[in-house]
Amino acid sequence: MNVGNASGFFNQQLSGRGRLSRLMPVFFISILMSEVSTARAGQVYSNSFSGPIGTTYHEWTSSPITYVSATQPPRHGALPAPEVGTTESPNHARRFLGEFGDPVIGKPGDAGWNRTRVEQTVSLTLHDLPAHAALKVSFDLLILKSWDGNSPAYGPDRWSVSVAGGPTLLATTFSNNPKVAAEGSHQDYPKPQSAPHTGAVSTGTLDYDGFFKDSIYRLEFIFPHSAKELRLDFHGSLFEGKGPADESWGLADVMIETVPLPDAKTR
Ligand SMILES: [Ca+2]
Ligand SMILES: [Ca+2]
Repeated sequence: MNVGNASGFFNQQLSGRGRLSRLMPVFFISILMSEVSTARAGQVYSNSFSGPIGTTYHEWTSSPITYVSATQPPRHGALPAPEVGTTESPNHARRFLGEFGDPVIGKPGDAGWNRTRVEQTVSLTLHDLPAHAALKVSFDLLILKSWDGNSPAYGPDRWSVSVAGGPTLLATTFSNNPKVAAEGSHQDYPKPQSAPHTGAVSTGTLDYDGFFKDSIYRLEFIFPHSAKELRLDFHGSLFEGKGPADESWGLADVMIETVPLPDAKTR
């Protein structure tokens, strides 16, 4: 059993069940047995982030946030690495890890206001994985508010996920900006110059913004991997710097499974 899994998954689950166990011990046991029976073979990590808002997990960390403005000369700097914890959508429909990607840099009237690239990497680190030849990672990516895709004026707004010391699984742009004719806000997922929201499993279900809305992508990757330690780097590179009320991202329902090598491929 993976150490990161044990503390991340089961602590998170038990924190919610502790209340249940005091109230309904029989019900608690039945839930536990049900989840044991439905756990997938090969699963080494799973987190639904459904615990109390603000819950943190030792296996999830953030880089410092760096920024560079598009002014000449560019203004640049870094903010300390923020704590990575859970939050909830405005309509309470979804709890997830976030929001990431776009702290407020400067204020209206500053040089570089609205023209600043902001970078943040959120990492999942697991130790003591069982013997394996390949891994499958699956998760929901939440693209929130006014992401601009390939817009020359307000983007590009980029997102990627990579294996430390290994392959980049996805490097693309996302857009919630429907003004494609005026602002060139296509996205490169799932293929170059796609319409905003293409491939999303849902759009506008979280009540973040009436115009730009929000979109959720269910992503899954299989890659060769045999080391006992895994670090996945989820990276946002957003252009604007107006703060999380403008554009941000989050992660939900993250699962890691061991899979046979013959099935391994990067897609
Ligand atoms: Ca925007
Ligand atoms: Ca942008």
